[in-house]
Amino acid sequence: MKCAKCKTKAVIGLPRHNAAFCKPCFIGYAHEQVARAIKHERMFGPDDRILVAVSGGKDSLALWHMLLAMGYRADALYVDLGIPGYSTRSREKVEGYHQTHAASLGAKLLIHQTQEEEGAGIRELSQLINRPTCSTCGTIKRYQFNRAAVEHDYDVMATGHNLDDEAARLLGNVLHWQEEYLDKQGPTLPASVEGFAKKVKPLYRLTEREVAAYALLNGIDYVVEECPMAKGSKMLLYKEVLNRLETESPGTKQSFYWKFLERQAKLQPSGLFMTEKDQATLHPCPTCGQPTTAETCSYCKMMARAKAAAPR
Ligand code: Q46
Ligand code: ZN
Repeated sequence: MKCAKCKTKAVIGLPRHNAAFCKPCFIGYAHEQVARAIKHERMFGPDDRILVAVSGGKDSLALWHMLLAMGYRADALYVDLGIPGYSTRSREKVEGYHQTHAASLGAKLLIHQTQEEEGAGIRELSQLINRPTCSTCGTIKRYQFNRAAVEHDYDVMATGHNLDDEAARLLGNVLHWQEEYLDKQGPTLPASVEGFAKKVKPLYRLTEREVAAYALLNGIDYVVEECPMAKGSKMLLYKEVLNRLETESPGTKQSFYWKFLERQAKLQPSGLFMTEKDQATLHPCPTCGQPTTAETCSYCKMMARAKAAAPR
């Protein structure tokens, strides 16, 4: 197998492009895909300050690495969920990457500790309020990332969602015809109102396998295990199904998601992701000050329930 660009020995084949690349050309290809995503979706500019949501996994660390390699001003936030074993190992990877690489480029690492801020780890909290762990986790992460981005004046928040993640999410939304979610699914979620950070997904043009190869070729040490709470999740099932289709016909994931984006761009040229009614009813949460359409924001409501249910 020879590299499609320079004809030296290839290290990775990309069936969906019917091509193979050597290490430097593959890294160049990955950066080019991310640069295209940033430009096409108007994610951010060279002077913007970016906050990357890192988990210790390959996607978010690879994203942080790429943005720094491409010369962007990117700091990161890690939310320590307090899951015994897994959180310790993933935090070590994030701190390790920061110490050995990001810090020397002037990048900062912010850490949020669920145990300290919310008073308990994610599992105990979920048990207290009788809610699935992943839904509690989602509320906390969304809230804390947005809060950190707004309070520390970042222009945009970036997550490591790749093409597989987005295609699996799209499949789930289509299977259940979740129109509200379909309307909001995209690589850029604009900062529609004061208090909500702009959110972007610069890896949406790269598959999970390509991101893993990028991490490996750049010597990024990431946590390989999945969060133990992800076991049996529908997302993993959707990914498996899409991988089967991809093996049979390379390029399926890409055309499924990218064509959806093309259609969406035609339907929503303004990129408005929040209805006018929602925007009109937004006001600061009386407890924490973050914008919400409900009386109290969902995070504060959840924390009040946890407090009421906690043993005294
Ligand atoms: S981290 Fe959180 Fe995921 Fe773990 S608890 Fe569930 S939602 S599975 S992306
Ligand atoms: Zn609140």
